[in-house]
Amino acid sequence: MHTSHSIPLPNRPPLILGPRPLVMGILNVTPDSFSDGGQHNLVAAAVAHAHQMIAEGTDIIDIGGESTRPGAEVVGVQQELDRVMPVIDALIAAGITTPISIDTYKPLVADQAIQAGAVIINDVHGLQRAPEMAEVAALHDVPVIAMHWQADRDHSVPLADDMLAYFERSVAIAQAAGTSLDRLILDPGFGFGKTLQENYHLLSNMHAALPPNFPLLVGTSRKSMIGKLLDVPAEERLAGTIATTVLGYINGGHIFRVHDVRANRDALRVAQATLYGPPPELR
Ligand code: 9MG
Repeated sequence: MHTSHSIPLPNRPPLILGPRPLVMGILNVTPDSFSDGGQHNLVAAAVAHAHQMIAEGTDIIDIGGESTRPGAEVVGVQQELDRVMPVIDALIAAGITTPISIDTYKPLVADQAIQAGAVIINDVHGLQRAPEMAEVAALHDVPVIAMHWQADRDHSVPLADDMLAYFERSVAIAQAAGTSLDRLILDPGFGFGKTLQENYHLLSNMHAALPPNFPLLVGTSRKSMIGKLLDVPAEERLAGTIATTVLGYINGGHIFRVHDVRANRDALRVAQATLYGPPPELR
C-alpha cells in the first residue's frame, strides 16, 4: 500500500519512508504565530516550541519565516533570514538530531539554512518560482519537497491533469539542475488554489494527480478545508485534522506536516497498526 524509499540526508541517518508514517512538526517563525511580540521573544518562543515538538516525537521540524496564509505579508530575504537563522542556530547548538527542513521558496534563504544545519528544502512553489532552488538542492545534495501551488490555474482543466503537468515541470527542473530524482518528495498542496470539493476529492484520489513512485507529503493541519466543513476556527480543528491525516496515510501518504505532533503521531500509529499490524515487540 505504501511505496518504500530511503532518502539520504547530510550528517543524519536517511529518511526511511514506507509503512511507518513520519510526522513533520510545523514551526512558523512569524509574528502572528507567537503573540509575545518583538524579534527576541519570537525567536525564543520558536526555539521552545521546537523543543516541545521534539519531546512529543516529531520526526522532522519544518521552520518557516513567511506565512503562506491568504493575505499574509510578503517577507524580504533579509527579514526571513533574521527570523529563521537564529532558531536553526539555536537548535543545532543545542545538539538536536531531528532533521530540520527549511520552508522557503527563496534560494538564498535555503542555501543559508542548509549551511547552518537544515537538511531538507520545503518549497511551496515546487521549484517553479525560482528555478535556482533546484541548483541549491543539487549543490548540497539535500531532498526537496515540491508542493503543487498553481495560483493562476485554469479551472476548466481538471485538477489532476493540471497537477500531473505541474509535477512534470518540477521533475524536469530538478533533473536539469542535477538533483537526483530520488531526492524529490511530492506534495499535493492541500488548500492552495483548490476548491473545497477539489481538496476532499484529492485526499481520496492523490495517486491520480501525482506521478507514480515518489514519496508523498500531506499537509492538511488546521486548514480551511476543515474549518469550512466544520465551521470552526483554526484552534478547534484538531479532530478534523486527525481524520485527514489518517485518510491521507491510508491513501499512500508518507509524511504528515502538522501543528499538533503528539495527537497526529498517536493517530498515525493506530492507523499503521491497522494496515500493517502492531510493532513486533507488542505482538
Ligand atoms: C508551508 N506550507 C503550508 N502548507 C503546506 C503544505 O500543505 N505542504 C508543504 N509542503 N508546505 C506547506
